[in-house]
Amino acid sequence: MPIVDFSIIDSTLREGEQFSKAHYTTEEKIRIAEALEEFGVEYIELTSPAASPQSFEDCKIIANLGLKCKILTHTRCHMEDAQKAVETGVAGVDILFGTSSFLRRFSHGKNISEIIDSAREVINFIKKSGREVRFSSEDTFRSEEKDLLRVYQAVDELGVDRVGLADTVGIATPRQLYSLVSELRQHLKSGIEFHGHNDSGCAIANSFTALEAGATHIDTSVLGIGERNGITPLGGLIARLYSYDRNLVTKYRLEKLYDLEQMVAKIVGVKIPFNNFITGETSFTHKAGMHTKAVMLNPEAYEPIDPQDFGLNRTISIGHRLTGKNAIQTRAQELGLHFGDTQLREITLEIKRLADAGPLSIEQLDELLRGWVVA
Ligand code: HCA
Ligand code: CU
Repeated sequence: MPIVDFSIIDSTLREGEQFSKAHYTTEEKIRIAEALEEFGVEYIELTSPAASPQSFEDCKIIANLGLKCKILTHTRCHMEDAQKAVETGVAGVDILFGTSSFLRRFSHGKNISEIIDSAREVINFIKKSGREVRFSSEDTFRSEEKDLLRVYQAVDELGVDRVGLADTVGIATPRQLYSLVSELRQHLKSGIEFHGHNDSGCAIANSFTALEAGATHIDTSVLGIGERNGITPLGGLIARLYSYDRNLVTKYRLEKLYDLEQMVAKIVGVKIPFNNFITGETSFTHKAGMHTKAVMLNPEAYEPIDPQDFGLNRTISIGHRLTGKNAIQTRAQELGLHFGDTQLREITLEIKRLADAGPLSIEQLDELLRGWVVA
């Protein structure tokens, strides 16, 4: 199925608050919400107002900031929590219930009919309040398919806006996503949301495959922060969608991604990984001679993503033993120096010889190029 339209539900302020290093102040939450809105996500999900007194206040504050994106909160499937959620003024409530045998046995102890009964009361209440409602089945991928279908069909009939599939422990594979979402697409009228943890490295692939199979909403967080090693990173999902079809992501202000990630990284006290999608220190650095030669002729040769679309630049790494004469020639030209082919070959060989002992800095390289002219 071609991906036509979808929405991002960013959960940096809910799942992200469950990241071991996160403890946001109210002011930080507001800054994050405003930056997410500027980037252009369609929804922002907040920690349950039932979590703590400050969480309740913060939920109210953010729900009433007048942001264009929809503000959701996330609660257990309990009347008390749902009432609190509605009181805060959010536009929608994401509720969840565990359907896997693990959670039924070790967490809430309810059977499928009881789950549906509890869901009915809460869903009806939220709908009556005029808010969006999403019902998610926690630990979806360790639940029986027949149980899932029963629960999802029941809540679909109750008129939920979305059902949620949650890969709570990050074990699902893209094929499983494709098969379950396609199946549900045939049976349900509601939207389909996917929330994927990244324990085994499939969060982005699973989110993308869910969209290919007809999902309508994907949960993300900035840098993927969340429980354990987190969920689908916003930037990673953008990279995946952009390289599939750039038009899918032109609705977002891509040039804001870098600052958004820097801000969240600083707030939670982590560094952006060197190999992060798009914004990593080396994400647009080209090194080997064969690569640099082609990139200088046409960057698309080795770049699936244009850094300029994200307000970033590429780096051509030159002073190392894998360098090539085209890269050296380009650097020389930048310095206003022009060498013939034989000279260029000699210079390249000399640089490789020197760089065998360790990479040369750009200053060392420039000095060598200038010195060659004099010599
Ligand atoms: C949680 C669990 C959750 C819920 C996802 C959802 C998960 O920490 O509350 O509501 O869809 O991963 O299952 O984040
Ligand atoms: Cu989660």
